[in-house]
Amino acid sequence: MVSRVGMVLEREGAEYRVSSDGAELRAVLRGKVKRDTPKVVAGDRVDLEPEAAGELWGITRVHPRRTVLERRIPLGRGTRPVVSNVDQVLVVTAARHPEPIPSVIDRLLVLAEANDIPASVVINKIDLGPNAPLQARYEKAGYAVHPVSVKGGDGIGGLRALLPGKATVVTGPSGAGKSSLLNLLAPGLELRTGELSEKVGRGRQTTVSARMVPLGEGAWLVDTPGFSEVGLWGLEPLGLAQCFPEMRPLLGCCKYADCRHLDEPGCAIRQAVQDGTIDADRYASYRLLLQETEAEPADWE
Ligand SMILES: Nc1nc2c(ncn2[C@@H]2O[C@H](COP(=O)(O)OP(=O)(O)OP(=O)(O)O)[C@@H](O)[C@H]2O)c(=O)[nH]1
Ligand SMILES: [Mg+2]
Ligand SMILES: [Zn+2]
Repeated sequence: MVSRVGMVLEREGAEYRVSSDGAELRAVLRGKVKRDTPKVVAGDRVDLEPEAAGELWGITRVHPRRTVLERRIPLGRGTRPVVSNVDQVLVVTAARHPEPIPSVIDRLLVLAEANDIPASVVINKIDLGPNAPLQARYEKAGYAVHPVSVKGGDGIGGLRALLPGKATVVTGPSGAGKSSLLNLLAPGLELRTGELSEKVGRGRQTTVSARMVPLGEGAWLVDTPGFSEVGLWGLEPLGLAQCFPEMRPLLGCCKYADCRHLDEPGCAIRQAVQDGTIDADRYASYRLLLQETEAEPADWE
């Protein structure tokens, strides 16, 4: 007997906040679901049954996940889900203040691509002046770019138009204006802004918990504080070029099938960089991230 269906908003220890028919319920895992790994995460659609006693509900089944944002665990131990059924990722950067670091943005875009989640770039703080080179960099790579000012309101209407009916992850480097943007899009959220967030050492254990924030009418913002800490290790090095949209059409054109596009002869990617069809700086990011996929932090978990 399935009493109702819901969507997991957030995990709180052994309990889950679940949205169901406009109500918010508290639930615990029951039966087979309890023994299963991977465990239930925010964004999961679940079947619920009333518990025999008290106000808790039991989660008896997880529906198949449309998409899942995973973090990878080194030493071939696989992946752990962070949030499921995400429809898109917005990578937010400032036009300036702080000065954008393209390799950081590239890394976040690769994470989205590696999880098969469509991504676009938001360039915030254009009230401080445009950043045409940054915009051109990502448009040339094939991304939709949205120049906005959370402060002045420019471009925000266009951003809102991307949200209906979707679950959207907002991510980006510190100081870009993510919390300011989330507060604007989801009034009542009241995230703190303007402070330097705690830097988390790459090798340290990071809790990556996600939360679904309702925007109404089937739109959700996904708050994943740890998304930018999600590691690339374990991403198949040969699959990295697949995560650069501008490289995808050329894959298979290199002389060697297992070309890593570094110094191999007859490399179509390096040729495209020389010809200027692929941005040299994006290619530099590719080389940097390739190293990251091949290195594994020793003391992670
Ligand atoms: N000039 C200008 N400043 C902005 C804009 N949006 C945000 N800011 C300011 O930029 C600073 C950082 O904004 P936050 O929203 O805290 O940035 P964040 O991306 O959440 O940063 P972390 O939480 O550290 O990751 C704050 O002082 C904001 O007031 C904007 O559109 N224009
Ligand atoms: Mg913030
Ligand atoms: Zn190649």
